[in-house]
Amino acid sequence: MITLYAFGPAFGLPDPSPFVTKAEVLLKMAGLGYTVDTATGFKKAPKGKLPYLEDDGEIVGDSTFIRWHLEKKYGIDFDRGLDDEQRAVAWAFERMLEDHLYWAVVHARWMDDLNFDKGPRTFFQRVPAPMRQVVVAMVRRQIRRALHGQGMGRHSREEIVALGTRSIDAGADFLSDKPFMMGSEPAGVDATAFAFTAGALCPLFETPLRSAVERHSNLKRYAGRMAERFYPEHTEIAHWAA
Ligand SMILES: N[C@@H](CCC(=O)N[C@@H](CS)C(=O)NCC(=O)O)C(=O)O
Repeated sequence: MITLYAFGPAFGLPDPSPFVTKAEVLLKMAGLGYTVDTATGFKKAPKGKLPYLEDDGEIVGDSTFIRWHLEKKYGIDFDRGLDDEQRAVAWAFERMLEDHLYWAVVHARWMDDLNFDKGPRTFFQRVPAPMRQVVVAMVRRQIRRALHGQGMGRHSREEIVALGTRSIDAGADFLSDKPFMMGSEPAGVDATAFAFTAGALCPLFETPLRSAVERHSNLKRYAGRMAERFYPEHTEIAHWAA
């Protein structure tokens, strides 16, 4: 029995976290049965972050370790058919999106007041009203510190947008006219690439990163193609990708 611990659908996305979406797409690609727990949250998260997964009592934190767990335990190779060079490129793109573009997305959602009010602020609805403002300010401060520690937060907004846009352009150029990142069938990197493309396309957030994705019609079509295959019930992404 596999349980994926997630935030739950928000902003028209299957999950506000691209890492949760990545893990869910990998589970769908693997064809394994699973349930999603959106109630437990961070309380038991082994690394204080989501996603994590429980598989017959075994707890696995971090989307990449979730992938490796599924590959090892169920004999799956999400990159089957790829040679070593393609696997290396796929890994490099995954790292670019997760460890670089992610921070530009966090900056756009959490540091821009309008985006924050429409998006992340809603996460705190369940905090009792008298404490809410303090908790919101505290968490936002933690995110600002994380951005500073990682380094992205030390740049100006324009510089962050330039860096994020360069990564989006690189992804679009590499995708080119292929149906999926590595060719005619989805590979492991598509779980990440889809999560970030859909997240950037989310129309709730006013950000140049969304404009950067929208400038690439191949990326939009890709998001629609992935949504159709892995989230056929999720019409919003298909709509944004149209
Ligand atoms: N490397 C982790 C990253 C997961 C991650 O950053 N999750 C964020 C949401 S997008 C989180 O849970 N943040 C909560 C926190 O830092 O307190 C993975 O691949 O799973």
